Amino acid sequence: MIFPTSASIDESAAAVSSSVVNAWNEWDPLEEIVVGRADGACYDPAEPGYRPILRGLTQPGEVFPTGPKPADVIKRANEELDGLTALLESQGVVVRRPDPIEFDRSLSSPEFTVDSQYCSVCPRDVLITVGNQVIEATMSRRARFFEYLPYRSIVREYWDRDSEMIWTAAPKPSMADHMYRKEFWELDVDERYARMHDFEFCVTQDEVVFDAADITRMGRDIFVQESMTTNRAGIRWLRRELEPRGFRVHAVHFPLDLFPSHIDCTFVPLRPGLVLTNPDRPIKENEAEYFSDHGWQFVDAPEASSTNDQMPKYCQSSRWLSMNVLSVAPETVICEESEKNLQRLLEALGFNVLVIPFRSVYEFGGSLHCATWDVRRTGGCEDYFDGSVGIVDGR
Ligand code: ABU
Repeated sequence: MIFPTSASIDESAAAVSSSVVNAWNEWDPLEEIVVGRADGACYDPAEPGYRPILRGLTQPGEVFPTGPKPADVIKRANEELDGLTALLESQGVVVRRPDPIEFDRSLSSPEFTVDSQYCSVCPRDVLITVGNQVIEATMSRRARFFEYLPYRSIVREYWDRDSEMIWTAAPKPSMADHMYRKEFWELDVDERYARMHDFEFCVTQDEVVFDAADITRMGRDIFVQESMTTNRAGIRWLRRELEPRGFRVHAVHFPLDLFPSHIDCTFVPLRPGLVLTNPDRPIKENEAEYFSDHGWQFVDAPEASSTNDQMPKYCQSSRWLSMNVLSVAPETVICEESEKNLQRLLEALGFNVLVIPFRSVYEFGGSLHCATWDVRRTGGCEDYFDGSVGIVDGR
């Protein structure tokens, strides 16, 4: 197959071209994006769906902090988020920012209480644009239940301005105790390896659960990772929502990732026919075939600039934030400043690489892709997989 000349699917409802909300893949020329904000951020509270960890050297008895993050930590992250905003604007991209909310407020629902919420640094986890549709994810953690709120005024404005925009909020789960498998946190490494092909993590299958960052878009094909933050019911919901609109929704699995959460440090499409892959987390063999059968290539990300232990002490993400790049166009990618190996690889692959410091944002859960939500990219819906019937996830 020759990329990127595959035909648009003009016969499908998915071919609607919307004036304000329009993004069909991860690489088309970027026109408008939301960049997160660190104001009011709190440490991730422990809850049934989450156990925060400390990295690197710790003092005896040291525990993970709770409540609001210190002002200087927030200031440094905001400086980098503002730097990303300035870089994107210099590339002609319209940048929007979330509204501040009080994340230090506790939550109490009929089913749960949680002492504080989290932050609005990572819109990618909460929202996704699929063509002319914005989908608000269910979310998987109690502290993130209301994380759509900082973006609601922006979404509402898009809905007012664009009569073709579809605004969909996925069903909110109860986040009651039965939604979680508490025993997940107690398994030892051997047990995790023994069970890795079961793909059973800390959420049960009782309710529809997904974080938007477990989804990646490649035109008509949408790939969703089964993970700690997305269950099979969540993938079924996405399939039923999107397939009538002309999409193919595929479940994908990375068996060696024993704590999977969000696909964008594992499987990152860079342009038609090319995916940046994580050497520690290969995709399941039969799922890889869908790509190779259609002429796609995988290129492994090089070693990251730091080990997991060298990541910021309160960072809950792995060193593979290195590959959490943001595409501004099919030939232009933004990469974190210290990730020199990846920059070299991308340049060798023919990309124009823009570089920016972003490590102060890492402890808020993400890098450049996580900290953004692309709303509009030039271009329409293409079929990069030649009209295939797609992977059947078999689950
Ligand atoms: N939020 C993305 C984290 C993924 C990872 O730690 O690999």
